[in-house]
Amino acid sequence: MDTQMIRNVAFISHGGAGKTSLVEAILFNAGITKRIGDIENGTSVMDYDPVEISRKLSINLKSATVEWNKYLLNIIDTPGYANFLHETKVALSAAGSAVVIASAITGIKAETERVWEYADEFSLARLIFVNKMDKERADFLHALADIEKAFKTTPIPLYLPIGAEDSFKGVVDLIQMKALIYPDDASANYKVQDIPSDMKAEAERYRNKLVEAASETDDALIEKYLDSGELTDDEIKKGVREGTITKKFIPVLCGSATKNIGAKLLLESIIKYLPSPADESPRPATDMKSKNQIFVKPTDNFVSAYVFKTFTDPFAGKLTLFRVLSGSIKNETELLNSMKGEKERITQLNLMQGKNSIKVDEVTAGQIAMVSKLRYTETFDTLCSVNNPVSFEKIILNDPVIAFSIVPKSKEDEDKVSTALHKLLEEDPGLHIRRDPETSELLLSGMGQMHIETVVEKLHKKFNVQVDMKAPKVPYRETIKGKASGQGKYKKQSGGRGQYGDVWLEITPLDRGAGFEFEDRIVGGVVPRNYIPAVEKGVRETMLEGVFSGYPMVDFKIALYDGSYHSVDSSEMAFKVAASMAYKKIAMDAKPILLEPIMNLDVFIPEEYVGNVIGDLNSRRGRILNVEPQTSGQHIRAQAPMSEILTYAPDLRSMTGGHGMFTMEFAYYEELPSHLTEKVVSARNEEKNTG
Ligand SMILES: Nc1nc2c(ncn2[C@@H]2O[C@H](COP(=O)(O)OP(=O)(O)OP(=O)(O)O)[C@@H](O)[C@H]2O)c(=O)[nH]1
Ligand SMILES: [Mg+2]
Repeated sequence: MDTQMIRNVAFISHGGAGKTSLVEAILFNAGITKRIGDIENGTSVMDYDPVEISRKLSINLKSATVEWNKYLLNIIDTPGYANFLHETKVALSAAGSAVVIASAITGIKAETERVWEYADEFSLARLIFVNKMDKERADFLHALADIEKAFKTTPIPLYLPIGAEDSFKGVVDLIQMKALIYPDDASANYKVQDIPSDMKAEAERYRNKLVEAASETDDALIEKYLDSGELTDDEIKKGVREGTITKKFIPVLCGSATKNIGAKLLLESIIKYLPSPADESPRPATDMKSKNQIFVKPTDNFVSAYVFKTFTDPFAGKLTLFRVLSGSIKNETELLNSMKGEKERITQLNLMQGKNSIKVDEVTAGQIAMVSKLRYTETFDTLCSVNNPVSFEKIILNDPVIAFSIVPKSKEDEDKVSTALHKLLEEDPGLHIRRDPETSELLLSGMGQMHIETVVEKLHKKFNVQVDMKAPKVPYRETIKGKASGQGKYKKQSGGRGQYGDVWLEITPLDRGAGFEFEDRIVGGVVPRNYIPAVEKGVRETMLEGVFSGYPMVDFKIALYDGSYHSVDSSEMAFKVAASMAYKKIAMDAKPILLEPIMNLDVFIPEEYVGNVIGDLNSRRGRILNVEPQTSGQHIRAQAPMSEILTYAPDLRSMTGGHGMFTMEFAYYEELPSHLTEKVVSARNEEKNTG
């Protein structure tokens, strides 16, 4: 496959703008499907996962390989809802360009801005498609203004819509200067007609903008344009391609995915204007032999491929999706996984088309392909020639923002949950799982409540494992505010050998975050050297369950300053017990208090919700640090106690009609206000008694 004939493009936007529907329309236009897959009735070939079907949204990235006029397009469909944007970032790391879908009704939402920033991170050229022109309240010029405001770029329409809402029936092609009028049957067999007279002036105006923008990409074109005021169609196309690839401007198309208006024009524009892998900058990698940084080009003579997605199917096993960056891969060849240091045999290569795939014998530089049953390979690994090991950088994803405790419904579910979860973790790099050593809860963390909910649903629908999700327990800590000292003496005289340990300890508070310190102040051997580690161990073991609340104690120092021993009866065990006794007594005397985790919050919301969101944060004992205008909307930086924002995601969603998003991370521990302490302590005691 000639690299110049390949396009790898990710479709990105906020949730529900119509990315998947557009891919479905393109698959239909390219003759791959017989009917346009429909999200609403679950016939989408892209959103095929049972949970995607039930929720009517995309969760996993998926690729669709489309052949069109000898060109090979790999469209990567991505999720748009805030909880799944890590997946979209991964998709962009593999793509060579992006189509940003704007909505003719809502324009650009916060999530679209976020994914736009991701596209910036990977320096991707892009086109914008204004979708849903057929829907009530569709307004192309409004969307155009929104694009300009949000992205601080002058959008250059290539087409103008003819009509809107119910009367949307086609587009004006601003290069040909013709009207393309579509039939009602979604066949996309448009008729080329003259531009309606009431649109002529507007079409002229936008054409001039287009020709001017195209001319500015090249000195010869500028000169010609200044002289004659015109360019040929081919010169305009050349200028648009140049301007798009160099990101001087962003061309805009419009249409309706569900009515199949404009989708084929989008397909053609992707080919005409977006870069091929040969146009992309070489990709940084590490040469594993020399450890030097190198830049991989499609023309390099070794094989290298970037794995960007793993699908786990309970029946079909594991499917690995990758992009070939250089060289070519044939069936039955052996490659090296340079990250794992393991060889993998490529048995059968496939081109993915949503839920379907096409078997192929070979894939070459620039292509996206899929292979099954790799043994060691995980998402973000590099596959390469055995004798030329290279590795591509892993991309950095945000840390999960929320954790839920996963509780199996039955014993049988408990046996299966861990295996099933690990499979889903392989599929989704935004998920983390751990067992809390304190509470022994199985904690699943992700990018939001909805993210975790979809995992619970996948466990049920795909792996037949039923679990409940519960808000995790807040990891409170105990510490002391005062100083105290006292004795612990453990003495036992029974038949044979007795037990004797005697220590005097002093407890003092330390700074927040200091943890625990132990000081040995024994002089003259009143506690023999060899028993001192046992004294420290006695405290360390006991502090895991604080005396006051049962939560681990932190940020304090214990000094051992006196004691006594018995030459026969003393033992490490006896000193450990004595230390534990002393510690329990003095900790209670040293004004124990509780600490609660405080989280840093970054909330992104449209202007009109700022008052409500700040008011709500205040009522959650939050502190607003800063409110900063964004390209669209506001960015609130705040801090709030973890206990108050365990269910922030759905609350923010309902406060902002779905327009808000946030990220959150642990900041520090702070004293829990005394009026809340009693409640936390008694809840903890109850838990211990029942559990
Ligand atoms: N009227 C109209 N509805 C559309 C159009 N495009 C998509 N829809 C509908 O909008 C809804 C969302 O479409 P999707 O294609 O799932 O949107 P998406 O961008 O893939 O959404 P996510 O995958 O969740 O990010 C579905 O009900 C579609 O049928 C359009 O052009 N016109
Ligand atoms: Mg989708």
